[in-house]
Order: sequence, then C-alpha cells, then structure tokens
Amino acid sequence: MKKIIFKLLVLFSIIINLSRANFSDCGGNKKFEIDTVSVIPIENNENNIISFTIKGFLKENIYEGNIFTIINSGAITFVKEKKPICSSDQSIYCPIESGEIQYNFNISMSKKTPKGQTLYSTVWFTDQNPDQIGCFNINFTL
Ligand SMILES: *[C@@H]1O[C@H](CO)[C@@H](O)[C@H](O)[C@H]1NC(C)=O
Ligand SMILES: CC(=O)N[C@H]1CO[C@H](CO)[C@@H](O)[C@@H]1O
Repeated sequence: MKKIIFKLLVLFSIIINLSRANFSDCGGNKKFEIDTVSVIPIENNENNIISFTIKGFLKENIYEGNIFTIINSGAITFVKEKKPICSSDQSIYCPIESGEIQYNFNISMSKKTPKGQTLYSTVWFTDQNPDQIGCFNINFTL
C-alpha cells in the first residue's frame, strides 16, 4: 500500500512538473511569484485575441506599472507592446493588494499571423519603482 501511494505521489509530481513546464521563468525580483500561466488564442472577425491568464502571489501592493509583451517566431517580431497594469481593460483594478492574484489581459494579433507555427511570447511586469517583478516565457500556436 505504501509503495502504491509513493508511486502515485511520484506520478502526481511528474504531472505537476509537466504542467508547470509550460512556462519558464525569465527573471525579475520575484515580488510577483508566478504559479501558472495559460495562453488562449481566440479568433474573432477582426483579429486574433491572445488571452493570458496568470495566477500567482504578489508580495507588495501595486500602484502602477507596466506589462511588456513580445511575441515572435524566429527573427520575426509580431507583437511588441507595453501597456499599463492599471488600465481599464484589465481584469483587476489598482491598487492591486499583495496576496494571491489572478490576472488576465489580452493582446491582439493580426489575422495575417501564420497559423500552425510555434510563437514564442515573453511577458514581464514592472511596478511603481519601476522594478521588474516577474517574467515568463510561454509558447503557443494559432
Ligand atoms: C480577454 O478576451 C476574452 C475573450 O474575448 C474575454 O472573455 C476577456 O474578458 C478579456 N479580458 C479582458 C481583461 O478584457
Ligand atoms: C501551451 C502548452 O504547451 N500546453 C501544454 C502544457 O502541458 C500540458 C501537459 O504536459 C500539455 O497537455 C499542454 O498541451
């Protein structure tokens, strides 16, 4: 019985590691500890909406700051965008209090972006200081 439980634990931790392996951390001072990232491309009439949802833990209050997003494939940069963390099109409003947060924001991409190829995104957050508080890389395909 103990062996089975142990094997199950190993299996679960492998599964958890696999799903965590979807994004990779790319630095910052870890004031925003990122736990999970999901990226969902949604096609509408005009463009592609890339919907990012980040769950994590904030170790400070955020009064202002920016989200930087770069999406590329090889040498081609499709998106290079800076937007305020505290803007009306985000899922939560500032000040963002420290603690667990779930943050969603959308980036639009041209409909001309080729489908079926791996797109590499890098997203990082800055706070009011401004320091880089968190960063992740995640791949997706349209
Ligand atoms: C992002 O886009 C999705 C799909 O259109 C929408 O449900 C969601 O509310 C948008 N998020 C924000 C923060 O606007
Ligand atoms: C976007 C992405 O790469 N998602 C993958 C994350 O990891 C799980 C488990 O390995 C895959 O099923 C997803 O496709």
